[in-house]
Amino acid sequence: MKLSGAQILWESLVREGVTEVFGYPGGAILPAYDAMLGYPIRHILVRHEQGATHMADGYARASGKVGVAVATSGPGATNMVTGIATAMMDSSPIVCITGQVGSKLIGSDAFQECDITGITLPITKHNYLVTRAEDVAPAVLEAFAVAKSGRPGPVLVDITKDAQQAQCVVDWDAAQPQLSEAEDEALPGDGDYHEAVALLNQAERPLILAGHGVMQSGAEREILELAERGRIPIAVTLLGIGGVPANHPLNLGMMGMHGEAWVNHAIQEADLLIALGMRFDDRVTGNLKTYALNAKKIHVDIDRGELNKNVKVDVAIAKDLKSALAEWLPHLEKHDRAACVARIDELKGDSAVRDIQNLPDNGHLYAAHVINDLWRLTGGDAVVVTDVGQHQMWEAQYYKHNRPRSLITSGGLGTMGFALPAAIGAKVACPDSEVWVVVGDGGFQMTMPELATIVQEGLDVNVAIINNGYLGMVRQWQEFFYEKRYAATPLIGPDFAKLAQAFGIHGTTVTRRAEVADAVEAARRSGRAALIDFRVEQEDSVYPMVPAGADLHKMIRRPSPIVETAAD
Ligand SMILES: Cc1cc2nc3c(=O)[nH]c(=O)nc-3n(C[C@H](O)[C@H](O)[C@H](O)COP(=O)(O)OP(=O)(O)OC[C@H]3O[C@@H](n4cnc5c(N)ncnc54)[C@H](O)[C@@H]3O)c2cc1C
Ligand SMILES: Cc1ncc(C[n+]2csc(CCOP(=O)(O)OP(=O)(O)O)c2C)c(N)n1
Ligand SMILES: [Mg+2]
Repeated sequence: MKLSGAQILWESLVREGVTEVFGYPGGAILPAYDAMLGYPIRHILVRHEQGATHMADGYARASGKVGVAVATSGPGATNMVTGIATAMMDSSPIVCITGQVGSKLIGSDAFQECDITGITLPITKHNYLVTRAEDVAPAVLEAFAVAKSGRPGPVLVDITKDAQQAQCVVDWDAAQPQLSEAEDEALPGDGDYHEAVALLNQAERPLILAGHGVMQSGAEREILELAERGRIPIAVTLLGIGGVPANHPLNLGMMGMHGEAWVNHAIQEADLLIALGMRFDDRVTGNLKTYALNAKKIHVDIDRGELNKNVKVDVAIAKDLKSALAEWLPHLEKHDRAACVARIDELKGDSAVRDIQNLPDNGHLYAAHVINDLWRLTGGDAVVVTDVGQHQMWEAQYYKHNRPRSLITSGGLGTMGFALPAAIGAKVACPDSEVWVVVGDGGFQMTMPELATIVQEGLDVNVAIINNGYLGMVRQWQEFFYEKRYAATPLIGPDFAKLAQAFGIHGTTVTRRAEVADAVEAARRSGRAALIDFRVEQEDSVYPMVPAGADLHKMIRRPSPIVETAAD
C-alpha cells in the first residue's frame, strides 16, 4: 500500500514506540501535521520551539526513552537550536523533526528557508536532509538508532514539503538501520580490566567519580557493588546526582566548583581516582595542572574521544560502564580501608553545621532553607527539574536525591529557560511522579509562556521560583571578582503569583520560612499545577566556590556560620 511521506513519518515514529511528541506547526510541516491525525500520537502544543526541544530532552532524561520535537522550517527550526545544543552537551537522546521548503526551492532563499542541517551540524550527533518520500523511513528509523546508541545525543531529520506529500510503498525490513557496534571493541593502547583491577586492589585512598554515564548505562547496582566490596567512597558530578543514593554511607556528595569541601579535598588526597561515566568537565577539575596529582587514574567512558581528553589517565577503557564493571567485580578483593574512611570523616568535620534545618534564619528567607524544606516535605521522592544559576547549585546541595533520573538539569550548556519546559517533558514521560520546577526569577522569565502549555495539557507540575531579584549567579561573580559592580544583574519581574493566576494556575507568594511548609503542602495536595514565588535573601551566595580555573582545593568558604556547607 502506498503511503505519503507524512504518513511514513508517523508510522515510523509509532514503530519506534513513540506515543507523545512536542511541537509547533507551520507551512512546511503542515502535510505532516495533517497526517498526524490518523495516528495514535499525543501532540503537546508548545509556546516556543525551544520549549519543544527542552520538553523532548526532559522526557528523555526522566524516562531513558528518546524524546521527539517537531517544528516547521526557518524560524521554527532555528528556535530549536538552543535546545539541541543543550541535549548535545549533556548526551540526551532526542529526535527533532523539521519541515523544509520544497526540494526544488532549496537554495533559492524561499519563504522560511534556512539550512538547518548546516546550522545544527556541530550540535547534533547526526542529521539528515530528506528530499524523497522513499527516504523518510530509513532516515527516521536510523535517527532513533543513532540517538540512543553508544553515547546518546540529539539527531535532526529535516524533511522537504514535497517529500512529505509524495507517495511510495515502504519495505519496512529494508528500512531497518544497520549500525555497526564498534564502540565496545578494544583498540591497541586501550587499558583492560586486569590493569584496572590491579590498581583497585592496591590502592589505599581510592575514590570513585560517578557521572551521568552511570544512569545512562544502567550501572547503578554495579557501582554500589564496586564501592561496597572495596569500601571505596564515591563522589558524584552534578549530572551524576541520583545515580548513587544520596543516603548511602559511601556517597560523599558532589565534587567540583560548588561541590562539598571534603569531596574536593578527598580528590586532591586520593591515590587512585576511578572515573566512571563522567567527562572531567572544567567545573569538576578546576586547574588541571594541580588536579589530583597524587592519584593514579582509571577512566571508563563509552566515548573513546573523552579518554585522555582533559585529564591524562593510567588506564583508559572505552566501554559501556555496566559491562566494564561486570568484568571487574569478580576480581575485586574485599577491603575495609578504615584509615581512608576515617580520614574523609575527619575532612567532613563537624557535621552538625551542615544540618541547615536547625540553623536560625534570623527572619530571612534563605534559598537553601526553602530547598531543604522542599526535600523534606516531598520525602525526597519528587523529580526536580532545575534551571541554571544559584538555585541550581543550592538544589544540588540541599535536595537529597536517592533515585536515578530524579534530578534533571542543564549541566554542560547551562541553559537558562530549561527548567519549565523540561519539567513538562518529565511529567508527560512520568505522569505518576511528583514533578517540581526549581527556577530562578531570571530563567523563569525566559520560557514562562510554557505555563499555558501546562494548563492546556492539564499537567500537575509545581513551580518554585527562587526569586532573589538578581541574575544571582552572575551577581555572585560580580561580588567576588568585580568588586560588587552589579552591571546588568538587578532584575525586576512581574508579580509571579498574579501572573500564574492569569494563566489559570494557582499562585502564592512566600516571604517567611514559617510559610514554606503550608505553601508546598497546598501545592502538593491541589492535584493541579501551582506556582510559589519564594522571595528569598537577595545577596546570598553559593559556597563553597572554586573560582574558575583555580586549584580544586582552594575554595572560597562562607564567612558566616549560617547555612555552612562544611566545617573548616
Ligand atoms: C552554574 C553551573 C555550575 C556547575 N557546577 C558544577 C559543580 O560544581 N560540579 C559538577 O560536577 N558539575 C557542575 N556543573 C555541571 C558541569 O558543567 C557538567 O555538566 C557536569 O560536571 C558533567 O557531568 P558528567 O561528566 O557526569 O555528565 P556528562 O557531561 O553527561 O558526561 C557523561 C559521560 O558519560 C559517558 N557515558 C554515557 N553513557 C555511557 C555508558 N553507557 N557507559 C560509559 N560511559 C557513558 C559519556 O560519553 C560522557 O563522557 C555546573 C553547571 C552549571 C550550569
Ligand atoms: C540562556 C542563558 N543566558 C545567560 C546565561 C548566563 N547566566 C548563568 S546563571 C545566570 C543568572 C541566573 O539568574 P536567575 O535565573 O535569577 O537564577 P539565580 O542565579 O538568581 O538563582 C546567568 C545570566 C545562561 N546560563 N543562559
Ligand atoms: Mg535570580
